[in-house]
Amino acid sequence: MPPSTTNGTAADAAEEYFQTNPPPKALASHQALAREFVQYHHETSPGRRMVLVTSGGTTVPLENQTVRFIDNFSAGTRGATSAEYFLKNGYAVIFLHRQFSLLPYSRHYSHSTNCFLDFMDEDGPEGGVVVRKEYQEKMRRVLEEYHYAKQNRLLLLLPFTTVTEYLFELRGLAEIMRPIGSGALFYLAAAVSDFFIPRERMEEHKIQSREDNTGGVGSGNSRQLVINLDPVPKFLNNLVQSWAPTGSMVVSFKLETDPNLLVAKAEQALQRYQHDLVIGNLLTTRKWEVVFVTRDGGEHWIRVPKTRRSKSFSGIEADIGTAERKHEEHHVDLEGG
Ligand code: PAZ
Repeated sequence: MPPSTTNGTAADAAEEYFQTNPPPKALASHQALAREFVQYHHETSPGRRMVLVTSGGTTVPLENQTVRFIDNFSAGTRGATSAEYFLKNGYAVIFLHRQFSLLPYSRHYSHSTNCFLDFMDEDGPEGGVVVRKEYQEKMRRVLEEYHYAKQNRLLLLLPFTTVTEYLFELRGLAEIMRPIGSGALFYLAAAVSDFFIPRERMEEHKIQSREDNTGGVGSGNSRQLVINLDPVPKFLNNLVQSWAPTGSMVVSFKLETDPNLLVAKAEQALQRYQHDLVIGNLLTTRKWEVVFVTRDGGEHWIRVPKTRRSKSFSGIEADIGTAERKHEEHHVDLEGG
């Protein structure tokens, strides 16, 4: 069967995707949590802005009972760090993230790099465990912000794993955010797979290595595994044109490895989907350099100075936050908000 994008419009292809792939099991409970979250903030602080931050990579399962899957590099640093800046600036944050990727606040003390155990000592009063002296100040700051977000119910964490789960969740959450209207922001930092295996071609069980992998995922008559992937429909158009609240702002990210492509691809995305802003970054420099590409043809680079690069664990997200706020104020002016 030819890829569905060749029949009809991209919007049709996205709708067909939802009809032919099963929704995630957690969708209904996530939507209930999000509905409650939106309602709570809408009623208790009507002017509060709300952002849906997407973060981390999506998987592409090779089998329905999944043993193997295709993944990508994203650790969720951009999304988790940006979420902290949004919270600091008074937003309520729905954090749609890849399960087990980095989370706001706890990202400072993970289980691998910055292992939390290295911040502790076992010689506290009465043999208690304490945070080592040199880390106390920073940990107190992180804890204060974490507790503030928790106590004020400002952060809703919702996990996904596969690309299909991600797309269903994005659509469902955007629709639930409708009451927020122009106070809603979509900040799409997740690294979403461009390819997937359609449900009808996916193997049910673990792909065997000693048999012919005919049909389904693999093909060929040797022990090779040949994987045939279809393009994931472009959903940004659906988000901008129909899922997201009218007047809301949509910021997408564009990742490239070839510097010669980055700005052109970002401009192309803006032209195609008519959203507000594309933040471009390159794989190797993404922690200290991004480019804002705007609909009026603007190209604005933000760079962390070399002197701050090695020391700065929070990286460039504070600068993105400041520039993004300026852009958003401009957007609100244009929308007459
Ligand atoms: O998660 P991370 O901090 O390692 O990486 C962030 C990123 C590069 C995934 C993000 O900035 C981004 O560009 N997301 C969109 C990727 C894409 O083009 O689909």
